[in-house]
Amino acid sequence: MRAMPSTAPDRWDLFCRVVDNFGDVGVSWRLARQLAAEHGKQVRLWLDDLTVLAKLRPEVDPSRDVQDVGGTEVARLREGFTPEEVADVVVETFGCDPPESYVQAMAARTPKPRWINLEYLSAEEWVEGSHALPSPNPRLPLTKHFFFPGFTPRTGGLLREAELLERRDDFQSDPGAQRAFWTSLVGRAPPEGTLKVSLFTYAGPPLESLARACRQHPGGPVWLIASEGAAASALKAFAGPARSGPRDVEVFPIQFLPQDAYDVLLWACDVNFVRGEDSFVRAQWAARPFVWNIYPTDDGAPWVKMGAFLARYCARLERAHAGTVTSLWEAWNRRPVSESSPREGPEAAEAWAGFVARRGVVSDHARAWSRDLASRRDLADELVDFVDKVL
Ligand code: TRH
Repeated sequence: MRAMPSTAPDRWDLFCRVVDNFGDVGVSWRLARQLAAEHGKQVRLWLDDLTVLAKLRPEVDPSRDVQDVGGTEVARLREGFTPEEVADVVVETFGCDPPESYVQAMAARTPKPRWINLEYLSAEEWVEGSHALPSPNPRLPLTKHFFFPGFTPRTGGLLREAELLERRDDFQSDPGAQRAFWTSLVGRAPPEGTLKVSLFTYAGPPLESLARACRQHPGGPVWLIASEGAAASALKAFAGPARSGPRDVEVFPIQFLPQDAYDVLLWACDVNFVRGEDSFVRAQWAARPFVWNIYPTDDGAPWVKMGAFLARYCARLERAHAGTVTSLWEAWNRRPVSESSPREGPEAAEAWAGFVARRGVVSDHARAWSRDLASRRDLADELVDFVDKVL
């Protein structure tokens, strides 16, 4: 634990409203827990849908309005609630706007609380210019500051708990721990040389094509670990051992895991298909090759976000290897070849073959990328400093 301040710990209120899926809560919970556990802050996470947090943290009781979860207070966010007191630091995640009654109380507080808007993660260039910018409130004597996660020193960095990478390295260098993990997850450990692939996706990607493609490539067995939801339902037909090609492919539909156990799954697999924001970052900390399924929107924004990240991620990869990574990502997200013709399955199978053939190089790159990211301070550290020193 970092040096504890002498005075009473700062009180932080974090606000999170669930738009859809798990990421908003996944990110908010991680930040709340880290501020409490590693920075000694008194943290309260206000959440409008506790059932989502209970999926990630089974110890959470969604029926309770206020509860302590591992040293972090979790409170149900209701409209029009009258806050007993306003925190020293207020963080709204992803522009979720604290309730008006709370904002009014912030304006009436002396000294004014520091107000942060934790933004969505993007690798796009403009993020550096927007990070830490102030936004005076048009109605009230309050100023909000934008805090952008990111991949470069001129951003707020990425969430990374202390000892996360140490725990990862311990697990990845301990065959016994890995066998125990697999046995607890699917009842047995994978045979030597098995290619273990995790799948956490939205409904779009060519999952069946991937499963079929796995059967075609000569080599050892393939285990496809399909997370509850789109991946598991799409591969239901493939579930169980199947041998209709040179390669044994086994599909394991799995339950939604507690958040920390999901990290271990990413560490245990050889290739991880992830999505959204939080699993995207966790896959990078797992230091294994990964494929990103971007949250689909019709405005083409996903391609810009993916392109911006790939430009950074592949910058130090030889052109041929960068091409392999890019082809698989674009095929997986069915990036249209042209407006009228979206990419179809065959491309994914081909791109997967190229990716697997270059797995050695791509794995080394994933480890180097993770090491590079880890050389920077983590987001919670940057945020506490920003609040203490800048504001
Ligand atoms: O669930 P997501 O699709 O969430 C996304 C992001 O929030 C994105 O920013 C937002 O635009 C979009 O929703 C609307 O994917 P993400 O971000 O990877 O969050 C998933 C969380 O679920 C993450 O914290 C990991 C966790 N998880 C588990 O705890 N157990 C599991 O078994 C799995 C598969 C995931």
